[in-house]
Amino acid sequence: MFNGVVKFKKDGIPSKRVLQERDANRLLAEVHLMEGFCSESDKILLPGMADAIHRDVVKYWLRRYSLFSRFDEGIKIDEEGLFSVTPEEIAKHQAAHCHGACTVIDAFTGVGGNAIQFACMNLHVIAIDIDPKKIEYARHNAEVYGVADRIDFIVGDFFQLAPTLKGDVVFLSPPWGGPEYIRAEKYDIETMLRPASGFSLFKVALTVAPSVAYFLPRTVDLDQLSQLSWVSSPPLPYEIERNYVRDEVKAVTAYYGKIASQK
Ligand code: MGP
Ligand code: SAH
Repeated sequence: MFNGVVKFKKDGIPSKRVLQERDANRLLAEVHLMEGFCSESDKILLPGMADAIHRDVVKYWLRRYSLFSRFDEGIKIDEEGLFSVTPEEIAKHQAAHCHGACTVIDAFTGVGGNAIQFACMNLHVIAIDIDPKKIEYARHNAEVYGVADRIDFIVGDFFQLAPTLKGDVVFLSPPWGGPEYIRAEKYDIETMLRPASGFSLFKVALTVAPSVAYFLPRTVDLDQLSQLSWVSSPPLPYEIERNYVRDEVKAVTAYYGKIASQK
């Protein structure tokens, strides 16, 4: 909870307004009120954020403690990090699913939501992101959780680095196209994933490790997830699960190879 001054820009001119977070709805209503007050492109600086964020992203900030339970201990996160980070409860569960692995390659690390939970499970993590700021924030956040020594951080493009990498599991949580991904009724991994098609990304991941975990939108085409198992011969065992936070489905994780439960 906070009672604070929220800074934003009106027509490019810095302005501020006192907001009271009595509850999440009230803050959202206040932000909504600003709509006539600050233009579509204006951003809002909220407590605990290093950078200002667009008002459509405020909903993710309101759930900041479900993203990082230690948010108030100095977690660093930017706008993309805020809407992309895997909620802590889900990241913990995914890490537990990969038990038995020694080295996990987190190909799209972001601000470290998954890398930190893998390291908390005592796995060695190779954490890659193309954006140097994400890696700076991920390293800092791993220090907050006391696990930075179990993670090797690399700034780079996963596709270019792949031939130099080897591990037991590759964890894939690529950009889905921003929060607007939800506008499409069904999420097509072939055409909607960035920076490459979901199939080609999966094939590259299999050159790095025999098991792959794929974090995808809850609207993903489940037939495509089963087709992925056929890129290998014999087909890979796989398992698909829905991921929930407080009874709300947030995403889907598909596990391929040894990490899939053999039911
Ligand atoms: P969401 O689907 O955008 O919102 O993000 P939500 O919580 O369903 O909003 P509501 O208003 O419908 O309730 C849900 C979760 O998906 C986020 O917390 C992230 O963990 C993950 N996520 C969302 N996006 C847009 C991305 C993305 O681009 N990449 C990755 N890797 N994860 C994302
Ligand atoms: N799982 C992460 C969120 C990942 S968001 C977490 O829990 O924090 C997706 C990330 O992929 C973004 O940070 C983006 O910078 C990164 N990215 C995009 N293209 C990439 C590429 N070619 N190689 C490596 N990282 C990439």
